[in-house]
Amino acid sequence: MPYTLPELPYAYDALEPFLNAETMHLHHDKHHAAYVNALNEAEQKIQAAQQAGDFSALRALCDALAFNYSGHLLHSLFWTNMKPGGGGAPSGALAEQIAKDFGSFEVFKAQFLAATNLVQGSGWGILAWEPVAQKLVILQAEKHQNLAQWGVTPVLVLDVWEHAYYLQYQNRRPDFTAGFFAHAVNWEDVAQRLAAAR
Ligand code: MN3
Repeated sequence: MPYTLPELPYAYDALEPFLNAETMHLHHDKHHAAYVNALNEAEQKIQAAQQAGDFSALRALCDALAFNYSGHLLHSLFWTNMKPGGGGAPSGALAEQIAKDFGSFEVFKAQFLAATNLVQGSGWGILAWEPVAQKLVILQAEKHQNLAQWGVTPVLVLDVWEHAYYLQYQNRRPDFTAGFFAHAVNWEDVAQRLAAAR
């Protein structure tokens, strides 16, 4: 199996009260695991198609690769983008890049929250390094893979599928996303990801 479910980098209850252990168990152990399993299954089916010389199912298999790979990647990032006692504001080179590309941290935060809160249905808010113009961009992902730009590297991601927050926040998505910034963002991890992407 080329893809494996990563362990959470903290205890399941470490982010309480922002995110409770029940939400984290379901989200990591069930939802993220399902993407990993489906991704491996799609790859096995493609290998079987190669051996059989029958690519008639490739439309659905390519869809499965895009959806489940993107889900696996984004969740793996999401766990490490959070830490107990996180939040606040970034410093150093990350803070400078945000100021350069958005004017200020306040503008960046307002735009990131708006993009994330306005995701239609299931998706993500994403801050990514865009290598062509060498800048940070804020994107939405619908499902896991739609509305992406090719070649960008996500550095901060926020899951707003209902499974990410509904047990605690019900329909109050903006309370969940505000709590993410107030209590959970691991800015050191985001800064390391930006440095590596550059
Ligand atoms: Mn999720």
